[in-house]
Amino acid sequence: MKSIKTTWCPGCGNFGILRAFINVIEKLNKEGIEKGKIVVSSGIGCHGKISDYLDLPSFHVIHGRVLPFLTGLKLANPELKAVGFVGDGDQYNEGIEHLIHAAKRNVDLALFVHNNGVFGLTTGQMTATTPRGKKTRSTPKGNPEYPINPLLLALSSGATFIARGYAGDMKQLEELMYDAIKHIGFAIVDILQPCVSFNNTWEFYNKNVEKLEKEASDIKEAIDIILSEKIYTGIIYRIRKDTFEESLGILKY
Ligand SMILES: Cc1ncc(C[n+]2csc(CCOP(=O)(O)OP(=O)(O)O)c2C)c(N)n1
Ligand code: SF4
Ligand SMILES: [Mg+2]
Repeated sequence: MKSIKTTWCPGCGNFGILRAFINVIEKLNKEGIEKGKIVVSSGIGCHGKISDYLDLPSFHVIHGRVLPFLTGLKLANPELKAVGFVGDGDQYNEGIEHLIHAAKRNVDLALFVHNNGVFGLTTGQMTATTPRGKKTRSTPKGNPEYPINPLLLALSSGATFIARGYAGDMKQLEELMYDAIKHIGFAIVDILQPCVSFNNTWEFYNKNVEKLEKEASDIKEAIDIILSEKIYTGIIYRIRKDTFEESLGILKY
């Protein structure tokens, strides 16, 4: 395999996400799921370069459009494992409508969100998840808007696997990514990803991230965990429901 030079800033949280995923691919390969059966799509932004750093079939699509792309891919080739890598700006700003509809349909795919709270590639403007009051390139006096809660949105839209990971805990992230890919239905892992150049949250997350001890047993408990002031990582909620592919009668698991 040719070695490829990454262009991410040294210390970027994207490295932890890439490493964790490479370990997951190796694990899936050992279970007999060959590389050609795992298809990746990524959006536009620093996160989107991950497609270039993986030895897998991959599609670097236009801003915010990973989910419609993967939905089509699954309908055409339902036996493939569909994996999306998106940014917070990419998915929670430009592609927000697609999150709602793909979750509602319960398309069988795994979505990994590199949530760094900024538009990184375009040099640090606010996104939908930037905290209120935060000074960014586009909000020099502090962000006047309240951030959205992406996991609450995904849960209320119908996502059947809801998790939060941290780029600084690769071991846990690897487990979350593996479980998300194995889950049958729409799985989202919102990954807290420090951006050393425009939103350096390493210290804050190292202090404040807490592992969730037990996943929620019902949706009300899941909402409480998601709305908690504590920043929990782990699988928050999962449930098995018919997927889009099953509902259309093109696939039975
Ligand atoms: C439709 C469209 N709007 C805006 C842009 C410009 N643009 C390129 S990258 C980017 C920021 C991406 O931010 P995010 O998705 O959070 O990814 P990150 O760089 O932080 O990983 C923007 C706004 C674009 N390429 N296409
Ligand atoms: S700008 Fe931020 S997100 Fe982009 S590579 Fe650098 S540290 Fe990572
Ligand atoms: Mg971003």
